Formats: sequence, structure tokens, C-alpha cells
Amino acid sequence: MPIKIVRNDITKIECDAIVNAANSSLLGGGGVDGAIHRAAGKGLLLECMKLGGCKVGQANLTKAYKLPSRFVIHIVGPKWKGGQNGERELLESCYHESLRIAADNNCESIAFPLISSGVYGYPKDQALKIAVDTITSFLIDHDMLVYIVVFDKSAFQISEKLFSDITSYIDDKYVDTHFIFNRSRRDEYGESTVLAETQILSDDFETCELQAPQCPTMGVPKAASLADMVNQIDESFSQMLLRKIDEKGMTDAECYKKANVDRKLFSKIRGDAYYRPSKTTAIAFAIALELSLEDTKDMLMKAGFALSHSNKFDIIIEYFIINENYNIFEINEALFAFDQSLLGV
Ligand code: AR6
Repeated sequence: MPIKIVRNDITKIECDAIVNAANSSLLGGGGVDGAIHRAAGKGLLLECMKLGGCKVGQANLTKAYKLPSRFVIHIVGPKWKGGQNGERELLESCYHESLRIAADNNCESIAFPLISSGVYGYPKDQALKIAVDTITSFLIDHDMLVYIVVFDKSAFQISEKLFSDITSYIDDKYVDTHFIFNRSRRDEYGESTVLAETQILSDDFETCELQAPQCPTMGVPKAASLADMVNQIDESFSQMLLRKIDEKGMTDAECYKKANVDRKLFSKIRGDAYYRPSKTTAIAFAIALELSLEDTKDMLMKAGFALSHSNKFDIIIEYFIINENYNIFEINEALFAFDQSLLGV
């Protein structure tokens, strides 16, 4: 099952276990610890008092009292001391231990805050990367739905260089779209007036659609009956997906896990040749399969979608594919930075 990165208050997440970024006394504190104790009520504190504290990297399980989850897993993260003092290993151990204790208690879902990234000072982008990497490797051999609950947007800090590369790519593509549009309007009217009004674009596309029968690429032999045409139906999205998985020498599980897609959803797609996925799911599979831009567009078309230069989401996806960067979490960080919806979420 996938990782879902959500922006929320962890005390509101309905799942089997939520993880508390506690301190070694386990008697409550500020930040997420304070929020969890407040929402759970006094019962949680009374149970914690019996535990007698906890070391960094260790996990303790309690009931969740008034919280909508079944358990709270209390973990003490490392304090940031510059990064050369074993912080990374300790933080990884926090995630491993919490996941292990959740699996031992038959949890099917768990929600993590970004441990250590508040009062304990761990840089949020590094804390997020460690969370994603550790959880991803756990999920290779386990089935669990894992939420990473990000409280504030600064956890996603794509590098300035990547941000500016994507920004100029978006700018270029917008310019391209407008330039082609302006040129075609000039050709049509034989004038050289530059029409800069972007909102005319949509009217222009409509005109184009109305005139489609004259367009050579739209030509369909007149004699073909509807039945003939329907019988010539192309390979579907799921057929192409399964073919590409075989061609790439991947197993189904490797593919859907890399796509950050739920196993149940994958089974549905596998079992239904005409399954219509959402656009983000279709793109997530294209990324997992490391398809070229052309194949990605083909696969999307089979699901009824396109990549256009009229919206930022599509341009960002195109940017990553052209640069052969198929890391779904880096793509999601960039999408997040540009306020777009995330893949596989
Ligand atoms: N839901 C989700 N995330 C939250 C919430 C919330 N309700 N509140 C804060 N965060 P922190 P730490 C985020 O300081 O760094 C406590 O006093 C927050 O933005 O809670 O491990 C303990 O008792 C940050 O990204 O935990 C310890 O003394 C992340 O949760 C100490 O703080 C963790 O911030 C532990 O420090």
C-alpha cells in the first residue's frame, strides 16, 4: 500500500495508529505531543506515567483514548546537533521501530508526524526525505497504509535551482502556447496584429473542434460503419499498462509500489480491460514505468487524458519526464511547491 502525504492535524486522522513525537519522560509536552495529549484526554497521560520513560529511537504503544485511532505509538526523536552526531540513523530507527510495533499489533494504517522537525530542530526537508525513504523500504515487504502528516508547507523545500528551472520551463511553455496561437490567428486573417489576449485561446480551440472534419488527421473513411469502427478499438489503458510492465521486466508489485498506488486499485485495473483511472493514477504509472514523453502521452490518451501546456501540473510532469527524473517523491515535492495536486495521493 502507498504512502500518502497529507497536510492535516494528526489528531484528526482516522487510522489504526498515530505516532507521537514525544520526549523521554513520555509525560507530554508541546508541539504534536501536546496536541495528541489534549485530544486523547487524561487516560493517555495516566497510561504513559506507567511506562517509566523512553530512550531516543525506542517506541512504546498505548491506547488512543478519545482519538479516532486505536493506538498511539510514542517515539522520541533525536535532537538536531548539526547532522554529524548520528541524527540520521536515530531518526531512521524511529520510523523502523514505529512501523515494526504497528505491524506486530496488526495495524493496517499508521500516521506519522515529521518526527524531530519541530522543537528538536531537524531540518524539515531532510526529515521528510528520511521519512519517505525509510517508509518506502518498509513497504516493499509489508502491506500498510502510511500517512505522513505535514503540518506546514516549509517541509517541502525543493532546491532553488530546481524551482527556477521548473519556473522557466513553465514560462517557456506558456510562451510557446501563446506564440503558436498568435501566429495561427495572423495566418488566418492575413494580418500581423498580435493578439495577446490569452482568454481567446479557449474560443480558438472550439473553432478548431468545429472545423475538425476538414482536418486531414481526423479523416475517417466515410464508408466505415459504426460497428466496424467500434470493432477496431485500440489497446486500452490497462492493456497498455500490463504490456509495458512485461516489456520493462517488472513485476506487478514493483510497478504499483513504485507508482505509489494501492494494491487493491491495481487489482481492479488488472481485472478490467476498460478501467478508467484518474489522471494522477495514469501519470503515476507512466512515471513508475519510466515511459518516454511520447509513451506517456499515448498511455494518458488511452485513459482519456492529455498533457497540455495550458496548466502548470502538466508542464511540471513533462519537465520531469524530459529530464528523465522519475522519482515520484521529488516530482511530488515540486508539485507541492507549485501548489499543484500530488501524484498517488
Ligand atoms: N499534527 C501534525 N503535525 C504537527 C502537529 C499536529 N497537530 N503539531 C505540530 N506538528 P514537534 P519534535 C509538526 O515539535 O521536533 C515536544 O514538546 C511540527 O510542525 O511536535 O520531535 C515533545 O514533548 C513539526 O514538523 O516534535 C518533545 O519535547 C513536527 O510536527 C519535543 O517537542 C514535529 O514537531 C519533540 O520535538
